[in-house]
Amino acid sequence: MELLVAKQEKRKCGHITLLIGAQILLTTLAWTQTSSLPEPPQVRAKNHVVSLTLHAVNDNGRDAFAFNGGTVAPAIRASPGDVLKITYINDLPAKSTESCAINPCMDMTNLHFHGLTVSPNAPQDDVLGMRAKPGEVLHYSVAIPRDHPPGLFWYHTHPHGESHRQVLDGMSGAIVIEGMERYAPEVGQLRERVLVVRGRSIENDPKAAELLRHVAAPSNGCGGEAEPVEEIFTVNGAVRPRIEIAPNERQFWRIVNASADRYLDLQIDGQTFEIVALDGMPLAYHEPKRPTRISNHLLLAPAGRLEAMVTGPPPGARVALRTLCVDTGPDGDPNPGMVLADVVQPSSVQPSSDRPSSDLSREHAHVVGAEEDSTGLYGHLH
Ligand SMILES: [Cu+2]
Repeated sequence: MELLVAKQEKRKCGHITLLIGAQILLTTLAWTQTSSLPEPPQVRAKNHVVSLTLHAVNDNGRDAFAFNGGTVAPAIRASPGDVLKITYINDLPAKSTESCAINPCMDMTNLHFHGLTVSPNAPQDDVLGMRAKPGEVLHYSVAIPRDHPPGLFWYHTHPHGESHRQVLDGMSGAIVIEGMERYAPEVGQLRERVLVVRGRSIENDPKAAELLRHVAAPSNGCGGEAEPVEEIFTVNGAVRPRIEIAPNERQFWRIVNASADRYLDLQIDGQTFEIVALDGMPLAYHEPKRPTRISNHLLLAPAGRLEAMVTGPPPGARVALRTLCVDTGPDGDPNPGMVLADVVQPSSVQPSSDRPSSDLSREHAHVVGAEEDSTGLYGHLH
């Protein structure tokens, strides 16, 4: 009997410790929790020409695209028959402080238009002959064929020996070829979101442990991988932003896996993807009678794209867009499950952008509470 009491006392104590721990965790988590999904600037065609100037820069130790005074890569929107005219200026420092597959990094750069059916010859999608050293400029003129399928594509740098580092740093952006509504009419009526999912190295980040906790990722891989987790995912450059969607609202999400080398196994808790296109190819292109396919999760390899209609979860549901664990085996890179974004009701329905900190506490009490039942913190966010 005494033993039982002691046990209960101990449990109570543990509970209090846990609560205090929760408070500390909450304080450290609050810093990124408030960001809503950033929307990159969009560049559209004028008279069938999409014209823009991009700079390669080093921004606080990370290589980045600079555009219009910011360091957010624009989403390029074009229609079949348009021409992309891009002036690409290499403003990277002559001496890199980063580490590359082939060291030292030369800070060469160029552009690749991933997935577009365009010419591989200069001044189009030529990643072998077109390269700019620091201080040099490249002039791209990429003709999108008139019969090009609509869908999501992406651009990223592709200099030999340096592209992994540059892409991991975030040198990528979305390309949308318009016209998906010809294959799936409903998407023309829906709010569209372009989600560029990038990897972010946490190898030398002093906040690595905190970031892993924030995205609810384990510090080791989910399978037989030997190494610690070295990367998390960002969505449009943000760590675990909020994506707003009203209950039962339908939206059209266009998601690119712009990580340098990580898999996504995408899932929206309790919801399905109504897939419209994969890797820039509308499903109806080959099967007009079956324009969509429903799936509750989808494996998206590096560079892969998913375009799907999604439906807002019921009121009060605590839902995340997450990637599930992908076991890459003993020689593979750790590719654990983690939260990419919180899927929330719009602030007009449920104030979330100015959500008071007490609400935040409640939200994360769930995260911590899950640890208590020892079924694993990481898979149980709600
Ligand atoms: Cu590529």
